[in-house]
Amino acid sequence: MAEIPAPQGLPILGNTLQIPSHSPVEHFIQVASQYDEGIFRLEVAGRTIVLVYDPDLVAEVCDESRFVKRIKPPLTIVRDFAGDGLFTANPDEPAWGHAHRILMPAFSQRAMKAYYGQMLEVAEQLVESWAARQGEDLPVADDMTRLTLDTISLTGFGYRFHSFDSPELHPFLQAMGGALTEAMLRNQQLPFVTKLKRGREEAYRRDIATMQSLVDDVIRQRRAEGATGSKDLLGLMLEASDPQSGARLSDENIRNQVLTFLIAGHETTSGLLSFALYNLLREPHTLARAYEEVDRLLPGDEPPTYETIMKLDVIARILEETLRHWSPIPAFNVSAVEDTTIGGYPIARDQGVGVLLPVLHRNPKAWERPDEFDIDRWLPENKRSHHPGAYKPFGNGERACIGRQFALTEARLALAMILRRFAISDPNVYRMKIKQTLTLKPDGFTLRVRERRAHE
Ligand code: MNH
Repeated sequence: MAEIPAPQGLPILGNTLQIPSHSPVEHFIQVASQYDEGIFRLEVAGRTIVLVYDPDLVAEVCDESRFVKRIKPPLTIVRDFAGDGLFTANPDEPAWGHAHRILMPAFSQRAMKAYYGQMLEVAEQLVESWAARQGEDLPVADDMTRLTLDTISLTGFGYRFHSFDSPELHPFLQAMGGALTEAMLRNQQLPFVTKLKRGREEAYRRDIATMQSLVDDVIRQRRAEGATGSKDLLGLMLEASDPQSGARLSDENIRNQVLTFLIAGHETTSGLLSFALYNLLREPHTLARAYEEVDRLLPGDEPPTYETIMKLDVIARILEETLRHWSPIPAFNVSAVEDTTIGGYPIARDQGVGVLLPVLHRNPKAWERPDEFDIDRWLPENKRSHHPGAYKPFGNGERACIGRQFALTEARLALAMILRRFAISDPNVYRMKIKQTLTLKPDGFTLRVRERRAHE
């Protein structure tokens, strides 16, 4: 049987020391460029990591009868604070099915329409805040984070962060950034090294406590209002039961879900919007098409309706292509149910396999001119010919992203509101520099705006 290609490592340490601690994904991308096989193996911190980026191999590991999501590092570390929330639950934990079925209605298209007014309210805060700062260098990723954090907390929990009222990011975000970065670092540390770093352990525990006290505040505020019959995420978790088993979520599980949604519900959408703006600034032709679309569908100053936002086509394709070109989540992991092979390479039972999205999404086997940002790949007639394993920005199958429609609705609205009001420019000529805190964002990216039409 063929051996999975692997770069030479050291005895015992394997490839651990080769991985730069703050940019592991960039290293994986570089290793991938050396192996046309679309698969490689590393020995890291005493574990075997297998990464795949060939669309045929990805299609195989997306077969849910052969591979399932199991919580392995780095998610075992994220589980320190997200517990048995949806994202970090194992497939055999009943809480996953309970919460999944209770919360599914909160992510239907109908639910998006119900959230729309609140999404709009926060998007208006973003454009007002930018209108007041014309000509300044705007910190894109920070402001997209303000937008997406305030949106998930308001629509999901009726909780206001008031992020646009403050020049500093909320302490919750500092704590979250610290904890996610620590999870990423620990993923590449031998356990004894983690144990030696006492100071980091204390900072990590403090960050987790900061996040949990915010979660307790969110829940306390809702409980103080009594049973509201609200169908938002928190309302369903507190009052609904699983239609299949009748089970209710435990208080502990609800805390884990609230924290999970506060993190998963904003971090990646913020990255998506930041990368989308970056791409538009580099592609004036596509930017012109986007301006044309918002001028045609959203003329005047009236707040756009949900129906109008759902009609956006150029903007929708900008988002799809951005998720290909710069996927905010660099990888997701599945584990083999039994001893098996993929493409002739042996995979042992329970071996984890990571799908390396930045490389998959630019694999020439699946994409023509892979480095080009081309939104016409997403025209219906072109979409049909995409390889079924070539595009996985939201993960796979049952464990794929529950918040996909939420993210896309929110992102369409935000981009439309920005482009209808402002001409965007990048006089500093930003050069892409990725910041990784498990997810990816453009580091230090700023842009400037000026109003396109006279506003009173
Ligand atoms: Mn989201 C799972 C990507 C926005 C809530 N999300 C996943 C996975 C990917 C993903 C990939 C699968 C991870 C894995 O297999 O381990 N998510 C995204 C991207 C965006 C996104 C690229 C935005 C763009 N996610 C959102 C939003 C929410 C959300 C918005 C909530 C409102 N995501 C989740 C949850 C899960 C998840 C919850 C875990 C679902 C499960 O396993 O049941």
